[in-house]
Amino acid sequence: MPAQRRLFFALSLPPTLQTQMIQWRADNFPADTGRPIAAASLHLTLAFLGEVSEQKEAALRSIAGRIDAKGFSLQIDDAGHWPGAGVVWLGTRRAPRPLLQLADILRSHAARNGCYQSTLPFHPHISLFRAATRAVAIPPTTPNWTLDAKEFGLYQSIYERGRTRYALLQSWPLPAPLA
Ligand code: 2AM
Repeated sequence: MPAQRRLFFALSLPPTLQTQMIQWRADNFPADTGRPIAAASLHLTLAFLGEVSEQKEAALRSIAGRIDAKGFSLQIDDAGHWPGAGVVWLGTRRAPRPLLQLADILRSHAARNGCYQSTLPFHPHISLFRAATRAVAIPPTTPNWTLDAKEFGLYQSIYERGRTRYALLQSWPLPAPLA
């Protein structure tokens, strides 16, 4: 059986923003809310690919390198809880069009390459807690952080010694739009 890796495309967050988010999480949620995601693992998924063969991975990397998308800014000004999925998340009230377009193109290429895509609409979010299945009080106000997306990456999800970590395999620039 050829090697398969669990992959996804995502936007990474600058370390300062990751630190601010985990501080906000610590200030606003009890420790038993769920399983907190480590600062360095906070990210915004664009397209989840699942278990991917080497051949498909190469095809998807090549496609990613040909995507002509521009950079954009995203306001992180929303938060919520999906009890079914057990996820507490940060997100945006107004997803910018270039973010939706980038996710859409990656998701459609993923589907065309046999990576199952959820039929749920894309809801851009940064998961803060997993396994949060009980009621969670979401703070009435969320800080308004700005995420300047200047690149997107292909990540591998690696489960080892009872923990999941994400390794960046490759990234592609999102150049600033022409003024
Ligand atoms: P989540 O944070 O909402 O769980 C790596 O697992 C990333 O891919 C996570 O950000 C996860 O989103 C996302 N993802 C989307 N669909 C997934 C699926 N079916 N299984 C695992 N992760 C998925």
